[in-house]
Amino acid sequence: MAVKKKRYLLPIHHYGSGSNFNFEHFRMAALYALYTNRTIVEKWFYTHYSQERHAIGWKFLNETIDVDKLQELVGVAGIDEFRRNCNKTIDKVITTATGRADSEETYQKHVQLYKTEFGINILNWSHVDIIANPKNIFEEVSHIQCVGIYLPREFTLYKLPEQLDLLNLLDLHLIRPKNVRDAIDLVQRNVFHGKPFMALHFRTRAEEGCRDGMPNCDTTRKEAMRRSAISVSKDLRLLMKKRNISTIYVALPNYAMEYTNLFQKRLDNVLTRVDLVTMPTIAVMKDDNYMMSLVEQEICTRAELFVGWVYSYWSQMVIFQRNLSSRESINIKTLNGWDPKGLHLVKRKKK
Ligand SMILES: Nc1nc2c(ncn2[C@@H]2O[C@H](COP(=O)(O)OP(=O)(O)O)[C@@H](O)[C@H]2O)c(=O)[nH]1
Ligand SMILES: [Mg+2]
Repeated sequence: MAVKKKRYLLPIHHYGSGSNFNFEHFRMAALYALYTNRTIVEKWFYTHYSQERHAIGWKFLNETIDVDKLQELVGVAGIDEFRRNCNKTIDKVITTATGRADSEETYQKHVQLYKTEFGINILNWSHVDIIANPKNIFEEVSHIQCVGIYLPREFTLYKLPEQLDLLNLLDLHLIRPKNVRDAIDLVQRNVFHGKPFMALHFRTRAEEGCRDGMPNCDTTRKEAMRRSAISVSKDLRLLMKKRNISTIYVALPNYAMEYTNLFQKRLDNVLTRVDLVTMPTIAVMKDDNYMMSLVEQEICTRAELFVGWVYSYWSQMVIFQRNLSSRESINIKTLNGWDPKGLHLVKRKKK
């Protein structure tokens, strides 16, 4: 009996933003793999520039999500398998018309990256199919074994039939690795004592240029952010009282840990990652922010109420997971005390 050849979908994305941006790309690629009954090829994720210097590098898919869980829904292949079965080559690349002037240049950067880092040959820009309707194109390429999807997140523009149901199903299978989930089970038991808690993602960017004595520190903006944090504390206090929640977990980027003090002065029972690393299973991850970031996202996912950042892929990934169980999430900018004056918050391009 002839065995039907496995058909692959290789996600092509990397440049543009940090790892959560890339998780969103991967999520959409997995959606299309599911939709077209293809095997999704593993994506590696590069650590953010705020990562500790000694731990910079690629992170594998199984360090990021529970691959066994995803496999229950859709076939997942490692890069090695893909290289072997596809002769290190992509036969077709599809993408959407993003309208961005740098598309070709950015694309060629990806071609180079996939060649040098993964040993995969991707077609040049002139051979890429820019599509208007994903449903048709996927039908047209259904006989092609090795297909690449460039900037899959852009496909959010299109609505597949039953897209919401499929995404829901997919998100149920895109969960954190078991070691992270187990560690947070312990945190809930031993640190939160099983009680409900609130969580805040304070993804300030104002201090990004101030870390390690960098020269482009915008002190006016930094001060404005501090003032905003102070006035938002009043809203958080009120929220905690209204919801009868006595503990708040604050997730902060590496370079913004100084906000711990600001919140602790104004709110009761403020916990941060410092309170987690007393647990041995988390202590082993403490100097690897890629892992700590996953740990903190898992905590925020499980909070009774989540206050997310104005524009952040990190917060967005948490919200995708929270939506599965209809847990309430609000945006920090909706709090009365949030004062955007002087913060220069750049709005993300609408996709
Ligand atoms: N541990 C930890 N890391 C964070 C937090 N916020 C941001 N980061 C780090 O900064 C990166 C932010 O980049 P990205 O993933 O693109 O999300 P975005 O910039 O918030 O949209 C994350 O991948 C983390 O490495 C946080 O609250 N806790
Ligand atoms: Mg980013």
